[in-house]
Amino acid sequence: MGLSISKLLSGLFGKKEMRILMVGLDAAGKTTILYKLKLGFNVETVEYKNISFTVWDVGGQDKIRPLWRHYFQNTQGIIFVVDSNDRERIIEAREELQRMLNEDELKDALLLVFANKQDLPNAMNAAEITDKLGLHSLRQRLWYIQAACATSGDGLYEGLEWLSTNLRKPAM
Ligand code: G3D
Repeated sequence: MGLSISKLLSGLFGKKEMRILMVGLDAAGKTTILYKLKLGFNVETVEYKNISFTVWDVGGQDKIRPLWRHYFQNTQGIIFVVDSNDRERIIEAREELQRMLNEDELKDALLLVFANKQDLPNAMNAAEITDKLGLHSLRQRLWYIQAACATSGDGLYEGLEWLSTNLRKPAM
């Protein structure tokens, strides 16, 4: 389609300052998503125009966990990336997600889940990921799940579009 996601991103998010966290277990596909968005990725925070994406692995890093809080302030959106093919770690992913959502400073942040790696034949679909992550039991949280394939880019734009549309709405 020759569609430039970067251009769309700036169109979608406009001129407003945005702070978005992209998190997930290691190997979920976060780096691939950033490259697909042509943002590159060699530092933990990527600035793209007015949008700052902060990316890190969650899980098994209890020592540095307190440092994360620094990034939580003023975060409007959380992108949680899941390897839909990794059945062994989906419970761990759920625990890490719930742990983040419990952070007071993230209480107003929107949650976009990328059910990534949908191209793999044994991948759990978005409904199954929704169930395994317990998304339906979230209270006071605007969330959305998008099936995605970071390697082809499928679903990335749709997810970001949801985020931008809902970020523009005034907080309730
Ligand atoms: P991370 O940044 O969350 O740790 P990466 O994850 O982006 O480094 O991705 C981990 C591995 O998963 C990479 O493979 C990457 O190519 C692969 N991957 C990411 N997204 C998809 C996807 O949608 N489908 C498939 N099939 N693979 C994906 P390598 O082999 O480089 O480790």
